[in-house]
Amino acid sequence: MIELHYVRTPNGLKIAIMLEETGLPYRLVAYDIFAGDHLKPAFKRINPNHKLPAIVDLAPEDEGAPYPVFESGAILLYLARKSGRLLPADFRRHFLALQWLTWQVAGLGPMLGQAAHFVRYAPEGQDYGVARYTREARRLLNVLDARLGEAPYLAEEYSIADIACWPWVQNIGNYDMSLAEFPAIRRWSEAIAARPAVAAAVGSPATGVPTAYLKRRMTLTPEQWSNMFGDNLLRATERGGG
Ligand SMILES: N[C@@H](CCC(=O)N[C@@H](CS)C(=O)NCC(=O)O)C(=O)O
Repeated sequence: MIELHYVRTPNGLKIAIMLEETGLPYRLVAYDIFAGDHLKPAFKRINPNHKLPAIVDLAPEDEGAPYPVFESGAILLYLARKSGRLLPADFRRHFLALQWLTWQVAGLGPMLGQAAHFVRYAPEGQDYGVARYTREARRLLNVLDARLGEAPYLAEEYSIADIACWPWVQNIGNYDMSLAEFPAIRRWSEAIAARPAVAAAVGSPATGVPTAYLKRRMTLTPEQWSNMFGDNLLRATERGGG
């Protein structure tokens, strides 16, 4: 049994999809990050970085104590190893999957995440931040579109690299881009959306229903802002905090 510590954002949805794809049994622990659930001391023991998603494997392969894993890329690798699925064994495909997975967690996710911050949460009129991160997001989508123009999936076959990228391209409309501009991404995105496991994760009220975090424009209370971006989040990581 896997405990999935979850909020419905692109990073969370990756793991819900992976669990549905592999059929590993899981139970969901839902977090409200506006309310600061992720800043609580109990969660620090699961993820010292206080971010979601995270998992706890209650039956790890060494048969030892429950094993916590944080960082969505590491979680996908962990679940691929546990299930023996969705990380190609073939030498070239294996390293293609690792390259595109790393590209997503180090590039596409952070850049779209910063675009989301400036579009959604920053005071109106932060034109530099919006322009900087939406331009970089568009550049990365060009790279993704080019790759998917030459291969059906990022590592030739469907893998954790596709699962990592797919949720991030679903709401690019918030940044005034459209899949119509990226025909290879659109073809790939539709093929993945048609997979029963993806439909199950997206269609489930528990893991799939878009939350306030995905709206185009948000207004937070000072406490919510502090939990997400401010002193409350910072204090959780200080010595003795969180
Ligand atoms: N690199 C991390 C990113 C995790 C992340 O930024 N999670 C967001 C939700 S998608 C979060 O926990 N935000 C709460 C906060 O920053 O206060 C991963 O891939 O797991």
